[in-house]
Amino acid sequence: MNFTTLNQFFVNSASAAENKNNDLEHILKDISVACIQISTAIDKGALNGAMGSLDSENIQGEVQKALDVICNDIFIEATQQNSLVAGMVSEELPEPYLIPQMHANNKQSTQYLLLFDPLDGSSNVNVNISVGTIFSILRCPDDVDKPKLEDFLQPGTQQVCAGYALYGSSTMLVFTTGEGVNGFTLDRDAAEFLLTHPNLQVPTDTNEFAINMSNQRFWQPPVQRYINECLQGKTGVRGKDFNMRWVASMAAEVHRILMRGGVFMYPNDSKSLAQQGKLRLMYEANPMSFIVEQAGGMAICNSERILALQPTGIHQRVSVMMGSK
Ligand code: P6P
Repeated sequence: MNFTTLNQFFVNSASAAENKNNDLEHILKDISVACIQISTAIDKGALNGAMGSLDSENIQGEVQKALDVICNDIFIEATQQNSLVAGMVSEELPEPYLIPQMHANNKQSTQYLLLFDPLDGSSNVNVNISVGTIFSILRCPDDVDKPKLEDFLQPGTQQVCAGYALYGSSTMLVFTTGEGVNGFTLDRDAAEFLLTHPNLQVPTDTNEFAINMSNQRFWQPPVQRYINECLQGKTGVRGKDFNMRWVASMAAEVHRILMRGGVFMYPNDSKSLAQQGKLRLMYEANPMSFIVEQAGGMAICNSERILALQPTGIHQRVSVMMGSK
């Protein structure tokens, strides 16, 4: 079969749209290179000796894996040289990363902000279960070439692009620029991402839910009721049986939902009320919400649309429920 390459996909989309955004495509190409490098690093598993933990913690208070830091550096190195990104936020860095002067943008083209989780679900690497990279692209405010923290605090509706790489049985890159969701599979021999899943749509109905059941006693009553109804299956008000999945990798959960429907839930619970949830708004919930909505699904934080939330911090956590409408 002849598949469309990522570069050809951009050329084809150009012929379709007048207001082609070369800059965004340039950044996406750099991201695709970073994801191939991360995929290669992970693929070696224990052979590359980077499976251990460092004696450092990230801003989230999570023990950093050597691979977390390696993948963070890969992502920054691959995306800072195009002089289109003015600053970055990473799960692995406490403060925003400003692009070094040598890569600074001399022309006055639109500048972008890049937010990412370089290795989401990294604790899965040691047990050979899927992990991902999640990214979000915002516009940098006009006339700002050294973005401050507040310049990143834009609602998810301001995203111009969002996507993830999934390092699973195959490596895939899935992204949206606001005109639908397209999935590409890595041909490792050619080092090319090929269009295998054009115009992904979330099935509107489903019989599958994803939640970490070990937190059940901490959930708020509406979540307790919802999951209990799913567990009652045919014998309860839902009148049908449900299936459950939990991979502990948001990219894998969202990808499964794009492919066959489902609901992914990480509600805030009494165990971590102070944090208002586990997942991070800026580089997990917002990019995944953009993708799920572009694919015809929904994404809410309690009863609010995630994309409409006004961020208060670059590492802010939120309650997340997303998937089939
Ligand atoms: P738990 C990975 O650490 C992550 O941020 C998401 O990718 C994943 O959905 C969730 O946390 C898993 O959390 O509490 O089940 O380990």
